Amino acid sequence: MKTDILLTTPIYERTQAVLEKEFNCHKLFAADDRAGFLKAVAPKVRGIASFGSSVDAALMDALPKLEIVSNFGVGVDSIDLAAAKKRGVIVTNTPDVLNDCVADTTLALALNVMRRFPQAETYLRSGFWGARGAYPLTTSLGGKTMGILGLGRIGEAIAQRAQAFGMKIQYHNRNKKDVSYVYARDPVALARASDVIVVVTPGGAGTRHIVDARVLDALGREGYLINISRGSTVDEAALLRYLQEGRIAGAGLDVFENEPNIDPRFFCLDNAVVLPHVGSATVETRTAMGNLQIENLRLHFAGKPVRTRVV
Ligand code: 8YV
Repeated sequence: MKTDILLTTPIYERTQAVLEKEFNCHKLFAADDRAGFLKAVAPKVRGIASFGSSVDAALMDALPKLEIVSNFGVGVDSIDLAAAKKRGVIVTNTPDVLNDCVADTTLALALNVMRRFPQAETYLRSGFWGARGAYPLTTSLGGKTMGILGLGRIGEAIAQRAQAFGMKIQYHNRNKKDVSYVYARDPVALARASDVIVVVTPGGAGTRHIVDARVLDALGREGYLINISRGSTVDEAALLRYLQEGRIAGAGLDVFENEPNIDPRFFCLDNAVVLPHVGSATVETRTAMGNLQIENLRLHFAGKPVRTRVV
């Protein structure tokens, strides 16, 4: 007999196809009457497969048989971990398999915002090269300092790449780590010491607006901000003001406060490179993330310990 699980949103199609083969999947996202749907499936649902969507205490309360929430993604800021812990519900995520991909995206953002490659391509496509001459000079990465805010496993993969580009590394974490990179005591000190800061912290209440006007001031007119973490980590109103007024040099952003309907002021900024949350979005990485999400569900329902437990 197949186990009943709830899908809160559509998942990567290859992953969802496997889930639908192995489990009785109830699609909450397709239900017109959410409360009625939950009431009908509540007696059987033992697991949730989520994809960055909200899993709050009310949803857990509506599912008294719930044993596990298996998230597709490393970030679990959309899941109420305290509520899960209180109810004895296991939460899993998909760490490590996306480190390289997200680190690649980070360096691409740094290259694009500092070297202005997207703008240079638009220049060429507009016919300006022949008409106006060479594209204006830009800024090198080599020799600059990259400040990593949140040096975890993804941060390490970013640091390795940045060093290969000739950059120096500093970092800030709540606790100093046993690494050779220079430690900055707080985000302001990190920004002051860096030409580029990269936000890699987890999202959630603890890191909300960790990059605020004070950090942007410390970064300064020549400094660049890269955010591949969560939109919530940056005070977006302040960031927009600083970009519009040229009080920082530029920003490379993969995440926003209100995804996917981001603040339209970002569309008109020439000093921002903006991506639609594609940090881990390759076939290879998404397949690996999906496989880990599935494996955690399989293991749990086979009575075995899961592989990547968060709580
Ligand atoms: C996913 C991510 O795109 O892993 C994460 O936390 O941000 C991305 O890899 C995201 O989980 C989808 O919501």
